[in-house]
Amino acid sequence: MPTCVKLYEFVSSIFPRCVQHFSMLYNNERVIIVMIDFPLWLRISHLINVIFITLLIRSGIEILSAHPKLYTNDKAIDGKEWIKFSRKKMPKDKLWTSTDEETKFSSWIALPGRSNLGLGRHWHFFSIIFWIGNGVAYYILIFATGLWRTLIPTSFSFFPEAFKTMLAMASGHLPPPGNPFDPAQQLAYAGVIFILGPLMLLTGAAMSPAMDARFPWYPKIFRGRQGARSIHFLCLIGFILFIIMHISLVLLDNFQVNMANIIFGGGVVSLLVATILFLLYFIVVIVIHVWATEHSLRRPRQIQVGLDKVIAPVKHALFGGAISRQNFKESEISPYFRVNGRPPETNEYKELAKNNFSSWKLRVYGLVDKELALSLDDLHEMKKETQITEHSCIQGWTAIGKWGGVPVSFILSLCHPKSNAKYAVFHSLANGERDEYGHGDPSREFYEVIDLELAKHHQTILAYEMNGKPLPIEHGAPLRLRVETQLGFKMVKWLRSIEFVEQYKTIGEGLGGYREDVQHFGIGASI
Ligand SMILES: Nc1nc2c(c(=O)[nH]1)N[C@H]1C(S)=C(S)[C@@H](COP(=O)(O)O)O[C@H]1N2
Ligand SMILES: [Mo]
Repeated sequence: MPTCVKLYEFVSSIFPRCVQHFSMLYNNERVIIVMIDFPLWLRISHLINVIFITLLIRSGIEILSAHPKLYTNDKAIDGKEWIKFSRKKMPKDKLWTSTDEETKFSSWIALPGRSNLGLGRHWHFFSIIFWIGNGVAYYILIFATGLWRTLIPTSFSFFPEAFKTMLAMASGHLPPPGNPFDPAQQLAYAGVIFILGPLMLLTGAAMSPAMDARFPWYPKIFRGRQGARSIHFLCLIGFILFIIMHISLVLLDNFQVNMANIIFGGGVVSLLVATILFLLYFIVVIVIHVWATEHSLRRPRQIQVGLDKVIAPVKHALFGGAISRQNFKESEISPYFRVNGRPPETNEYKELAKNNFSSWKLRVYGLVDKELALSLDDLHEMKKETQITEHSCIQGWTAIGKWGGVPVSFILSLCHPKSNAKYAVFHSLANGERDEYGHGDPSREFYEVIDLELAKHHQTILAYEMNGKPLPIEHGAPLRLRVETQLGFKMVKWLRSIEFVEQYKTIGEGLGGYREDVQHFGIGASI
């Protein structure tokens, strides 16, 4: 007996009311008739889905605001985007950075709104965990109960029928009353559940720098991280259109029956009751959204730390062990590499830059057997690693560059971290900066922490060269960090020193870096 039939029999013995299906002869053909009472699990799963998909949509829009441009390839050149959600134009004659490209969306459409990438991402990743969990349970149950027959076309006549229904709908005729599974709707449901949803997940994963570094072939399926971003966006539009259509049909086609189905699993209710039920359903969802938005804007740290308790372990389990295997071709190097973070304007830095950093030294200290002070010449004489890799900024842009410098592992072999040293702290000569929306703190030093495991990866390097030339000022001269499985913000530019510590709770605000402390970015920059 096929497994699905066994499963079906098993589940219908537990939930006998779930689905009734029987077969009969119709025009000499055996057809299967499925009758449903919307079971309780389906109604609960539907509500959970509504909650998380709406959180995902709003937080996704927030993420888009950090780089409101979409491209068809990973060169991600300003002006070559196929769509743009901001009127800003970047100046031709002076240095602009990707922070200048950010826009802000209202809290009515974005979660939390007002240009808050860090928290938008927290909500997005928090929601995705529950959305996937709910989705998996849903898949298992629809197959176990036989409900899938209401969603997946089982005969060829289905497609012309769906087309007929769509034509009828287009000319203003509603589908036959009482059947939420006429071919056209069935096709839409199947498309959303089996194509759009999974495609969202696959393109979402293709935006993870750790995933792309470990499996460089993977994002190529979608024409790179930017292609994946664009498809992810188009799926979002697909979801929004589906939701509009779905709600319209619920309202227009047998509203009373639909509400009874959605809430009680079957039957008919009065128009008044149906209206109240509909409002209640939406009030539950709206209350959650209002709470999430308000709380994020008022107590951002609480949301950041609270949601990270759930997100960080999942991220770590999925991507923590990834080791970069990137090795792009020279011909793939991006013609233009964006800048994020402006060079320090301090006298200290200007002095250093004036004589080509000949008086600059990288200090290595903390929990080490041997402290170091290394000049640029010292670094040039050490073991050199060259790599062509893709940079993924948290805001959304990408660029491929060739980096040359000393592996951090080589520095470790010189300074010998003590056995209790767990993290390396990279301190910058630069401070943070405030953007036009008031985010950022120019009074704090820019620093980022990585753990020693990551520091030992062979593509974790201290780069003094970019694209075969000395590292330019705006990209971090004299020295910057490259960690290829992480988002760009971890790669501290204008390095001052490396400190080895056992824990980082006492550094800055204690969250593991300037951008985590100040901009609420998440722990573990692997996605
Ligand atoms: N000191 C310092 N380092 C920094 C930043 C910064 O603002 N200050 N920005 C980070 C971010 S968010 C990114 S994406 C990369 C950008 O590197 P690039 O300017 O060479 O493109 O640098 C990282 N290193
Ligand atoms: Mo970034």
